[in-house]
Formats: sequence, structure tokens, C-alpha cells
Amino acid sequence: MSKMKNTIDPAVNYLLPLAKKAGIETVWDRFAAMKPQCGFGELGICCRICWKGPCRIDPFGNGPQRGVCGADAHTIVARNLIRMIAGGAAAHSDHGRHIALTLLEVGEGHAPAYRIKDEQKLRNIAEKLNLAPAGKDIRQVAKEVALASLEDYSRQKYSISCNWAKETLTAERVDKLVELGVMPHNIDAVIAEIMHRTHVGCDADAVNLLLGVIKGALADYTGMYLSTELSDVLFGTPEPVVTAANLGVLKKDAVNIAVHGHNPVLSEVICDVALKMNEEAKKAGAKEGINVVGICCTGNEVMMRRGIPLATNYLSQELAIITGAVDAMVVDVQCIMPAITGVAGCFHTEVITTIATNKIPGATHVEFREDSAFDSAKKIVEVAIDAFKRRDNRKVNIPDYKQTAIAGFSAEAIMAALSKVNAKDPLKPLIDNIVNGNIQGIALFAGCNNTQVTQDNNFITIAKELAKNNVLMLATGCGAGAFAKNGLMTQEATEAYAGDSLKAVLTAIGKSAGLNGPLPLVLHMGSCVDNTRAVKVAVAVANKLGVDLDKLPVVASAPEAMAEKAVAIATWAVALGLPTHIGIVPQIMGSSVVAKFLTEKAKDLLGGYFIVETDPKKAADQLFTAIKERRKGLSI
Ligand code: NFS
Repeated sequence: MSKMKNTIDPAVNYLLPLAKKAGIETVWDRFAAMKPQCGFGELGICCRICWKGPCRIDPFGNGPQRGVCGADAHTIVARNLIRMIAGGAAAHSDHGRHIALTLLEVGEGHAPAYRIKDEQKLRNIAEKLNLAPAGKDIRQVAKEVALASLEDYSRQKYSISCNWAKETLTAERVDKLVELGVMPHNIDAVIAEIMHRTHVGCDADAVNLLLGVIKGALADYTGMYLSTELSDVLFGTPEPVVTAANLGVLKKDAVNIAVHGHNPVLSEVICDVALKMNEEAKKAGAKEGINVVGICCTGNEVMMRRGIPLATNYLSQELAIITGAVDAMVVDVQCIMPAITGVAGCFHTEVITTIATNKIPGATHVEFREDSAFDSAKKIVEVAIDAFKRRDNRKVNIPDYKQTAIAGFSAEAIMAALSKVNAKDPLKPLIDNIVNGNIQGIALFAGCNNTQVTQDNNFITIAKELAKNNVLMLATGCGAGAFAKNGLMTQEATEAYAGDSLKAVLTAIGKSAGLNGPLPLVLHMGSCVDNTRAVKVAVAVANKLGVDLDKLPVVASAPEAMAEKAVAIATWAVALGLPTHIGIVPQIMGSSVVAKFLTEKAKDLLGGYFIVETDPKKAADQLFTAIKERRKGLSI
């Protein structure tokens, strides 16, 4: 059997042999050393919840079928899954809380580094949350919206659903979720409830736990939705922007600062301050001043709003440092490999952590505080300039690979493009083209990279197949990174890969929107929290058609999923009614009850369900079959 390739990213393929030669270990080396991975863990049937254990269930039926406390495989798998969901929801919603608190500070007149960039959006949100904003001062509106959002973290009445969940879905979906008892009333309480019910000796009923899984995922959805919307208020709602992606965006003659992590509260200020400190960088010998580039979802955030180029996505973060050209990697929260400080130790690169609860041994910690954000950002940029002075140019190897990438397709930007076709009824051109079959359906790509599969390959393979079949494609997170780096967020990709009718529609919309050609083949919708942007479009379409989300020819795919956050997102996609593909075998297969629930029973309960398929071509077929099934249901 031939060895699976590590990646299809040409920049990574260029750098890996250099890393090997220099004796620098990467994620792929550690993955190889870890093999074979634990079979019990892969199936989700080992339990480490109490110290009577660890316990593990024999999947072949010869050894123990119950843990010491009596928990069987179904209980153990369901408990492990729901704790992953809690982890994902905690990450996304803590990010959301951070943004909501920043908005509150702005409303109260503190946090001078921030302001309300999109007043209209803030007022629209206030309207949506029933806060009657008309005539109110904008700062007052900001305060009220922030408090209504924070209520979703603090409400104690179980009978009242979270604002951001109930106001953003179709009425029918809300009713269904309330009826099933899975609508969250309070994000934090739902997460705490998960930790409680999975404590030793609590919930042992796998199906009951699975309903909790759905509820936890919807808490995740709530936190994500408000993260995106409030970020737009503070930092601007993205509009299409032409930029570039892959490690070739690093510059030899600039102080390269890579912003990595997730929360724009940090990276936005770094970008502002970097602009102001260009001259200092030049004085230090960097002819081109400061070059900020992005990694992971922070990269997507600043790419969407500022056209900052994306250096790379999750799996190749170490390779950015291996170019020898990154002077500082500034990180906040989530998806930051602890390995980066080890790699940085072989170069002059400063890894700068910024959040008190997210530190890495070997990094320089510069605490970032919203109330003195400019000062913290200035300090960070100074550390980067200082590091630049120590850069060893003999070690610099910037791969000559970068692709054009058009980013910035927020729901508002999509509506704006459509309104150029039909100003009175912007959704009509989209719906007409779905109904007449020019667009067969919509696929949302999300999620990470994972060493279990060749980096970026599943994304690209599935997208090319669906493009042929005239499926409109959206992407977020490291999926968006994969498409951007590999040239699928370009007009040329539309010309090369889109089926005839899809190409015609993308060209018509692109031309009306003044793009001088088609829209890109895959529309960049932002970071992982921005998956809710796709929901916004889908809900608008569903409401206009008068059907629920589970009737639409809309599917989701996380073909290289890895993080707990991705598990939570995929699960809420199912809860919202979408057929949802994952290209990694999930760690639940040790329980037939759990596997059957997620791939079959969920369909009866929610309309959405999981499709597990590791072969990307087959996955594309199954996604397209699901789209056709939905079309049939709508008689179109
Ligand atoms: Ni999403 Fe974004 Fe990337 Fe995965 Fe991590 S950066 S929040 S979790 S790895 S897509």
C-alpha cells in the first residue's frame, strides 16, 4: 500500500524536506510516531471519567462489556461525544462572550481602541432582538444589544429560549426544537449541565444523552451566531475583497507578523497599530515595513474585513515558522499547536501569547487587555520589530506559492450582489435559479484539517465534483483556507470547474455586481464562527419559500474535521435539518445506538443527519444524492 500523502499544498511540500533536513519535527512526524493509534479511543469506548477506571469495552464481545460502574459502550460513547460538544460550545461561546463584553464596553464609553463600525447592522440586530432601537442613541443601542446577548449566558428560566437561537431560525424549526426539549435557554448553563450529567453516576441513557448532544450543539450555534454578528458591528461587515493566500504572502523585506487564533478583538487592533508603526519597521531595516498575515480563523477574520493575506491553515501552521521569515506569531485562543514554540526555537521567531488562560511554554506572554488595547498591540509589534533585527537571512525560505483569493462574502455581501440583479427582490434570482435547476443546490464546507487525511485534498476533490454538478459552494474556517490556498476562490476556478449552468449564474451575478466576470467558484464566508452567515442566507431562502430548512437542497460538509468545535458545528447543522458529511470516521463507532441515531434516527427527528464517508469522490456523490432527494421533495 502506498503511503498517504501529507498534503496537496505545494508550499508545504516545498518546505517539508527542508524541515527534515534541518531535523525539525512537524505535525506529520508526530502523527507517524503515534501510529498505530489506540483502537479503543478510535471507537470512543474508553472511559476516563472517574478514577475507578480507565475502563474500556471490548469491541469484539470477548472481554468486558461494561465499565467498573456498569456503564456500557453506548453510555460511554454518548458521554464522550457530549463532552466534546461541551468543549466546542465553550470555545465558541467564550469567544462570543468576549465580543459581547467588548461591545458593552464600547456602549459604556470605555475601550477607546474600538468603535461601532457598522451602525446600520447594529440597529438591524436590535430590531431582530426586539429592542426597539428607533430614535435611540447608538451607544445605548450597543449597550442594549450587548446585554441582550449576555442574557443568553445568564438567563435562569428554562422555559425561555436563547435570544440568538430563537430569533435566527425559521419559526417551524424553533417550534420543533422547543418541542424536543433541545432549545438552549442559557449557553453556560447548558455546558455546565453537560459536565454534570456526565459526572460519574449520572445520565446513563445514551438516547437521552444524544438529545443533550443536540442541545449542546445549539448552545454552540447561539454563541457562534452572536460572535459573528457583533464582530461585524465592531469591525465592519465583510464585503468582497481580492487578496492572496499561501506562504508566498510572506515578504523577505518586511517585518512579518502572523496573527493566529480566532478572536478579532486582538488581531484587529494589531492590524491598526501595525499600520501606524510601519516607519519604525523601516528604520529597523525592513524596506517594505510591516506585513501582517493570517493563520487559521484569525486569518479568515482579517482576510474578510481587511484583505490581509492568509498565510496558511491549521495543519501547516508550523511551516509558516519554518520559512524563517516570520518575525512574530501572535496568538490568542484555539487551534494553536503547542509545538510552535519548539519550531520557533530553531529560528528567531517570537511566539507571543496574549490571553491569560492560553499560554504556551517557550512563548513570550504579552497580556492583551481591551481597555488598553493600543498599548498591548504596540508592545507586541515592538517585539516583532526587535525579532526582525535578529532574523538570519540564510535561514529564510519563502516558498514561491501564492494564489489570488476573493474573500468577504458575508450574507449581506451576497444579498448586495443579488440585489444588483433584482433590486426589489434580491433573493428571487437565487431562488429562481435553484428552482429551474441552474443551481442544483448549495453546499457549505466547514471545519479543519486533520492528519488522518491528506491536507486540503478532501475539500478540493469534493468541491470539484460538486462544481461539475452545478452546486453553489460556500466555505468557512480552514476549509476556506484550503480553497484559498489552492486557487478555488478565483474567477478562473469558476471558468475551469463550474458546470455550464452554474457558470452562467455566477457570471451573471458577478457581472451585475461589477466584478467583470463570474463570482469565484467557492464563496469565502469567513471563519468557523461565521458558519452562521450561511444559516442566515438559508433561513432567508426558507422563509421566502415558506418551508423549513430541512426541505432545502442545502448540505454541509466537514471533510477534514478535527476540533471539538467542528463536532459541535456539524451537529447543529444536523439539528437545523441539513444532511451533513464528515470525512473522518468519528470516534463514536463503538456504539451502534449512537451511530444509528446520528446517521438515521436524526433524520426522522430533525430532518438532518450525518453522512460518514472518507472517500472524497464517494462523499461528493452522496452529497449530490442528498441534494437531489431534497429537490424531489420540493418537486423541482
Ligand atoms: Ni474551526 Fe478555526 Fe481551523 Fe478547525 Fe481550528 S482554525 S474555528 S476548528 S482547525 S477550522
